[in-house]
Amino acid sequence: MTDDVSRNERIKEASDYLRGTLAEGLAEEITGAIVEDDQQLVKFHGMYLQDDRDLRPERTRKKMEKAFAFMIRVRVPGGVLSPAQWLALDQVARDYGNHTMRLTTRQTVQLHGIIKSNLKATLKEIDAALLNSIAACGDVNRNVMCGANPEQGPAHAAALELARKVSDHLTPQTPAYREIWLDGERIAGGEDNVVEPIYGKTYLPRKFKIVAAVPPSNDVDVFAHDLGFIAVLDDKGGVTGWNVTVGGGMGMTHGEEDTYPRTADLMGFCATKDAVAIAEAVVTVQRDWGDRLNRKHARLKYTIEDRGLDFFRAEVVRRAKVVVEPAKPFKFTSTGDRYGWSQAADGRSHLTLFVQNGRLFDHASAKQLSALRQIAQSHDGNFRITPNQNLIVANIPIERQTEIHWIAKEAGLLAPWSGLRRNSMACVALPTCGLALAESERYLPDLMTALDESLAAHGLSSDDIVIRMTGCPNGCARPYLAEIGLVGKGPGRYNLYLGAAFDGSRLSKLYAEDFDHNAIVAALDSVFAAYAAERQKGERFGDFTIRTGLVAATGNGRDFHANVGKQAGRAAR
Ligand code: SRM
Ligand code: SF4
Repeated sequence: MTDDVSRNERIKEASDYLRGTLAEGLAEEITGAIVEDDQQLVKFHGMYLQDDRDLRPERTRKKMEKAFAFMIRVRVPGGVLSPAQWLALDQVARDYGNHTMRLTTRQTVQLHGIIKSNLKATLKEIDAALLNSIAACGDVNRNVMCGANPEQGPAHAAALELARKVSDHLTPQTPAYREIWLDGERIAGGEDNVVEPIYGKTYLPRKFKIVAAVPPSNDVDVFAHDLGFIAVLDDKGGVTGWNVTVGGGMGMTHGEEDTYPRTADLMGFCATKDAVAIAEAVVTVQRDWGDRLNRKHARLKYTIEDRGLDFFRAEVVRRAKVVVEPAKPFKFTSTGDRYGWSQAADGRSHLTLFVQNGRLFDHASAKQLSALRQIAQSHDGNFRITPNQNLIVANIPIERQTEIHWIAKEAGLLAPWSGLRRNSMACVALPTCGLALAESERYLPDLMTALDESLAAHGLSSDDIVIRMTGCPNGCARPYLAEIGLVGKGPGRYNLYLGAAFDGSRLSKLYAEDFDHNAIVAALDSVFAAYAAERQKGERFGDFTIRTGLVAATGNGRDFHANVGKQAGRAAR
């Protein structure tokens, strides 16, 4: 390895396949933290060292160590959990975590607030439920998502099967996870050539994300991911193969225009039997071609921008040794969830619940964790986490429907009337996220209450409008694909983005910078007024903001930062 590689590359290479000094650090009782290099490695095991940022000022004043605790992100390919698995996660959240379960934008569960001395016990219980957290974070393929729409029976089954196969194929092989967290024996010798046949010693240059979408639902936001498979359906709803997308991503840095969100390109069509080979080839091309010098330029989206799609496709085909045909037609209609009851093919039903920003807990007026525990204790179907931070109780027999409906209603888990709230997502941000510049999960509900008043005044209460907020520009709630995107700039201040497509196919554009609560509400109130008065029949909010010149349309890649401020009605700062 040369002198030029990033610090993370050195840490990976020296880590002995992700071991580092994690085992020693766990035993160190004097601190609730682990050393800096291990903080990078522990991500590959699905964990982040965090501290409660609300408590920082007081603890600094008292010269105390930060209030350290770990977040564990469980790997749940396709977001499907059995009731027993649900109950196990609920139990660890209460025994070791902060008494909340956090459903994420990638169909997983995060458990926050686990102190170092409880990590092994927590991971052993997760393991006993046949789950793990390996590769939920880190420079590897992360949780593989698939469409959650309960009505898409055979196609959902095909997408789930693909998600699980790809996930299994690309899971790191290192025994480090079992050794460190589950007291597994170390098997000595001969590891170098066999441990990680796909990744090698230094894994990938950066995180990598894969999804499988089933049109017409684009609930997975396929264009936001490094690699996507879009089901091509036959007349009976069966899957004939997959359109393949590459090079999507959301993350950027404020003020650095060579970082940008990007919607993925359509690379072609492949047969189902070839999809895993394609996934491996895309991953290995990125392993070999991705930028290992600059982590801000290390995602696949930049590799494709720099090398070109044709060049990239040719290399993938060469490595996978499969045929990639021209892409087939497909049509998405939305990125949201289908709330409420829907019928399964066998007479059972599914109930899609609304979980505000994915956070489940028992609060005074609604005991959500308890309600879901009650459902899980006698449920013989399963649970599906959606890519919109919601939850589906799937395959409910007819005799339990009324009871489950009332439990969910009582716990405030049925979808609200507000079209804006039904289509909302916020990232975690404060107090746990170390990168947050502003509130998100704790603030968006209040902002939406104010916006709901404005929408009601303009007769738009039940209109589906997609709104997403993040506490920084990293894009964890995919805000640049929302019709209204709010991205934290500093405490109480946000950049406002408009103009994304309702079906997730077009990015938004910066409309206003550094807005506080009142400025956001005032700016959106005038846009809502104009939308109510001037929209064309069936015209979506995002499309309207472009047609009327409020923002310019964003094409792809570098175009995200182009033509900002040139639009007619840009809000005044
Ligand atoms: Fe994310 C980092 C939370 C989905 C882009 N993300 C983080 C960290 C781990 C902060 C950190 O590095 O210290 C956040 C932990 C907060 C906390 O306290 O829990 C965090 N990301 C989340 C979750 C929980 C947001 C949520 O509210 O649901 C999502 C967990 C997904 C999962 O289960 O695997 C989550 N993150 C995303 C997505 C959306 C997606 O993948 O569909 C994105 C944008 C897509 C993409 O990757 O391009 C995303 N997260 C990032 C980035 C920017 C990456 C980049 O290319 O620049 C970071 C920062 C980084 O990697 O340096 C980040
Ligand atoms: Fe944290 Fe930023 Fe991701 Fe929000 S978008 S969870 S603030 S990294």
